[in-house]
Amino acid sequence: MTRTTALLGAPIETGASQRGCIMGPDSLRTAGLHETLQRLGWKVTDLGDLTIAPQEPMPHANPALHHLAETCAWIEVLEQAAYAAARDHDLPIFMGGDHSMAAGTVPGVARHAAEQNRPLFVLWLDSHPDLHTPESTESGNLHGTPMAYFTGQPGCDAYPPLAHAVDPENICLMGIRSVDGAEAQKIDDLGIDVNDMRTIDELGILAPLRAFLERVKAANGLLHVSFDVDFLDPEIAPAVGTTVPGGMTFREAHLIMETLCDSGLVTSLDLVELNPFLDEFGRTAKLLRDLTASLFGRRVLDRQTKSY
Ligand code: 6HN
Ligand code: MN
Ligand code: MN
Ligand code: MN
Repeated sequence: MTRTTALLGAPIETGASQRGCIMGPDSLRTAGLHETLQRLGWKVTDLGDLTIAPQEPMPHANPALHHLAETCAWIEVLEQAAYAAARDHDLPIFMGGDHSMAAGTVPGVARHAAEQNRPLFVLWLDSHPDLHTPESTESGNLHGTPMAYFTGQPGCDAYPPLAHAVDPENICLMGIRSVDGAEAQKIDDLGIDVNDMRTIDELGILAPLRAFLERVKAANGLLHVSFDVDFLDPEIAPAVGTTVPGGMTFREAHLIMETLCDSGLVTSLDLVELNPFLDEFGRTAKLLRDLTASLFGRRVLDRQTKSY
């Protein structure tokens, strides 16, 4: 049976420190994401871009915060749209937009999972854990907060009430290499499964990824993948405002996406933090398109992993 995907644009950039992510969805369209997935046999529906109404500033005790009202409005719009997209399609793609959008997409797919009485798992591919709260963030950039919100941490009262929190035990972080003090404390408290770059250097990406996928499968879970461009090494993916050296290589990233494809477990995807203003002739957008293609079934040769 033909599998279905939807492209949903979330041109949000107010969660980041610099502008440009507003162009992310159109850059992915220009790179031919729609046509690429169609050629792989998927039924693709472009749902267009979401918008929010203009907002009045919302006061907050943390003086560093900016664009709180916009972020709250995006969370509400995205929760509803992501819920509907996950309900109506096999594997919707939420095209960002900065990572604050995951504070809307993840609760939206969590509602869909709850309706099916299935647990939601989240694979977080990022150099950052994004575990700040609006209270703890020092930069004031709210793209550093979605994981604290959707796991139901205290300190997020400024955000809309959360109906379906994700269990921290169902989350796997990969690629982590930039963690602030308040975030490190929360990682300890919550017991989240973190694969930082040292873990990956020691074990490779396959062993931790396969162990996580086994857990998703055993629990009959839905699996949301949140892909932050800064997960990748800046050498291959320059178009992001928060580059951190020592990131995922081209081959590691493709292997992750191919392994996810083989598992058949992924039910929704965020592509976030693409800032086309910082790109080099569309290079990063094309890489994201190709990584998505690997997740959606592109193969060099049609075979399973060899064993010796
Ligand atoms: N992202 N931890 C830093 C901050 O400003 O709070 C970086 C956040 C990055 C967020 O990449 O999605
Ligand atoms: Mn679904
Ligand atoms: Mn992030
Ligand atoms: Mn990041």
